[in-house]
Amino acid sequence: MDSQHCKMNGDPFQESMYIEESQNKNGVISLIFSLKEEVGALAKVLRTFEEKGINLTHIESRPSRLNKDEYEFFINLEGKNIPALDKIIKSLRSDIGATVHELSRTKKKDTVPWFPRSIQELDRFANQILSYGAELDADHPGFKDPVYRARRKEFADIAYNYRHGQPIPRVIYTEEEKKTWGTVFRELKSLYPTHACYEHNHVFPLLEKYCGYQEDNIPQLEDVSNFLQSCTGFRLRPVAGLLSSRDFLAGLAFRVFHSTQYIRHASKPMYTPEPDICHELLGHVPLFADPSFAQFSQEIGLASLGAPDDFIEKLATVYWFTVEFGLCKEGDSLKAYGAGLLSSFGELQYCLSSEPEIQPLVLEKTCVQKHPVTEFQPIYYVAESFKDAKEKLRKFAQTIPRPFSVRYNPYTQRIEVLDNA
Ligand code: HBI
Ligand code: NLE
Ligand code: FE
Repeated sequence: MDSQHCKMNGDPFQESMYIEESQNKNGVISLIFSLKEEVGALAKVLRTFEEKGINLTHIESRPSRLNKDEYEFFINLEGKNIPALDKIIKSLRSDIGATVHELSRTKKKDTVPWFPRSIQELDRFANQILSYGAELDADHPGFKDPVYRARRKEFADIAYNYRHGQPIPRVIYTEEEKKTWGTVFRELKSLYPTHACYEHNHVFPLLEKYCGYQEDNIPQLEDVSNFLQSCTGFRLRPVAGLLSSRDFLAGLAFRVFHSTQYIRHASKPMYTPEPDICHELLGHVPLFADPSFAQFSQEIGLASLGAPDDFIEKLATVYWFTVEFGLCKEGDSLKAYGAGLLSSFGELQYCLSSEPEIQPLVLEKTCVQKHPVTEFQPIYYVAESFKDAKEKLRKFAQTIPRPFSVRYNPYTQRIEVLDNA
């Protein structure tokens, strides 16, 4: 881009078109659903919208003409959190047996999806999570464990109430939780010297020295976040559950990593499909302390801002096969740098065995690779180095159909938008 032809929109007093558009471009969505006449049926449905932070702007009811014992409800809602809405519609249909008709989604084409422009705006994601705290799927190992579910809710509430700039609340972990951590820590630590990449092994002793990484202690997010800030400016913020790919990647643009604080269920220490504190602290944190890796991660985040949905999906897949499940070359051997590998002593052994397929990292191919999310990966991609991965990512990011480019100003902690028009 020619610098003489771009207009700087970084001035906080000059609200750019992208922010203004976001106030009204999200569109109104209209739905009709029907419910069997029953005390509390509507309240139950409304609660699900409330829990996902979706604002209803209009509601009307009428007796159903088709089914005498049913009522139909017509609602308008703000179409801001589409992934959560899709989930609600699905659960209305399957769990409540409601008939749902989507009348319209008036989302305008060719507008730029909203994205945070300042680090404080990440607070908006707190109520946009895809599943909250104690809501576990039926196949989760903690599904039938009321104590575990209650605990998950406590963690979710901490994250839900967290605001940028506050210290991350410290947690007193139970003996059982510490025991789970101890098992994971001990097993992984014995594998790292042979299986983890150089950068991970370089940082790990510093975490033991400065952040309380020990077999009998679960480190506190606040201490780890401060340590990371002193290394690369990366920081942690607690998150109540899974974020959409768009929101999760946007955090990385600000060098903010959304981190869970709960621990996996005691019955399955070797592997869990969900992120948990073991995954964040043992898998992600050591690499965010490495300058080159930190920059690579931030650039995935920057590439995601305001990108169209199909591109977000590709970036999320790139993230998956690098940050989450990446292998890298070290001389003649392969090592793991992906956090999902470095936090699972089952998969860490498996990924360097002869079982899985290994391919060189070619983003155009990697970005469309289908992959399972609840079992070991059948295929891994190998990066030459973080520098090489970053250069590939920059080229890839240039293919985003975006009428502007972005850069992060670390002094103001704001995204500056360079208009290409
Ligand atoms: N949300 N809280 C949270 N943690 C993650 O690790 C995470 C997420 N949302 C999406 C995601 N990871 C990735 O799988 C990609 O979609 C970016
Ligand atoms: N499978 C990983 C583990 O057991 O630690 C977590 C992966 C989260 C994406
Ligand atoms: Fe992860």
